[in-house]
Amino acid sequence: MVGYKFMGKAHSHAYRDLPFYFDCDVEPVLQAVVGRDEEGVRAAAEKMGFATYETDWKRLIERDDIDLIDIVTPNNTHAEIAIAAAEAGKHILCEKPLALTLEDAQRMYNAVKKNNVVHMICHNYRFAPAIQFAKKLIQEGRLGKIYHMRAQYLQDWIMDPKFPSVWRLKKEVTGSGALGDIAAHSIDMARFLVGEFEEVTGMMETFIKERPVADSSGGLSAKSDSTIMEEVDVDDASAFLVRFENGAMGVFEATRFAGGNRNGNRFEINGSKGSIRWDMESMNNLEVYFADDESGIQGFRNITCTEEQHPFAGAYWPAGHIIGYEHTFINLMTELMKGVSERNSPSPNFEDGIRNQEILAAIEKSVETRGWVNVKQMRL
Ligand code: 4PW
Repeated sequence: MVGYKFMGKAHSHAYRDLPFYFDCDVEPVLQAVVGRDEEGVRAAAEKMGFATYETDWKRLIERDDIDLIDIVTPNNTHAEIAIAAAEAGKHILCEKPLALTLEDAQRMYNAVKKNNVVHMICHNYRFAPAIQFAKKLIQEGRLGKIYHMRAQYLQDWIMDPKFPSVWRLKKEVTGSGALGDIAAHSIDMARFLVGEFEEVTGMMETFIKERPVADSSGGLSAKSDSTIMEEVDVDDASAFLVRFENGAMGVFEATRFAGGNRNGNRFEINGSKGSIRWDMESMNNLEVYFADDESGIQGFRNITCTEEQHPFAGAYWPAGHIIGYEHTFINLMTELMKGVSERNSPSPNFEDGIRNQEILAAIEKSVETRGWVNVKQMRL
């Protein structure tokens, strides 16, 4: 694994717990973790249970005891590491968004295809059992023809103007702000549940134009005493409209300025026969409405997705004993292990990463041109 902070913790925990709940033909072995700061990476290796550590990711590429490389570093490093890993025949799991630009994402995809390695991108939220169950309902036609998806990804961790200029706020490191960091998850959810995007039109805003320089690269709870200010060159908030290829309409909002919403990743989908609603902060629940319910008792019902019929849920606890955020990563990595043993790349993979990146690029172009942008025209 390259990197060991927030996502490093989520990923290594998932690899460790996966064999406890799931029987896979291949099992993850935490062989080496990489970080530039030797003291930090040594401590991380010990805490997370890696056998060894390295201070240069290139060493991982050279080592023949490494079969899979997991990239949990900031976005500007994904392309170089993934391409080198693919060239060395290593399977890859990469954090989202795939790259800073569509061009880099395409180079990464070309490399994994050429070298025939298994690849996935870490859109973990679609692995909540409630989401997998929602997909099943939609595929079975239980919602009928889909008309609407309205999705919001609402956070508030940078509302304080004194919050420092951490890496997630620097274009050259992260690519974009709320758009690539959190709208990318809603885009993945929409592609998974509703279908491909045809065209988009969007708007982006940066409310706080400069911030104190960060003491370190910084996480979601960083602090800084610096009085030196730095320009913020990514979006604090983005919103966009979508026309899906199947005719559905989408209304999307992603912001880090929705006070009181810590990780409000939620959506509603309406079809001709029914509707569903989901909110990450109560991720086990799927609200479902069926139009053919008897009149008088119609309305949204709340299904707690912990039964055996709910994908992945049966592997954990008896019905009603809920699971949490970290389990979406375990579920995703179970698919990754299956992919490695069967030599295929489960979705979401680098192809999904490119489709996602095309949509992100189309939204940015529409903001620039103040109009609608056809997503396929972005394809390289
Ligand atoms: O991927 C996202 C992160 O970059 C996460 O799902 C949530 O928002 C938590 O941290 C950020």
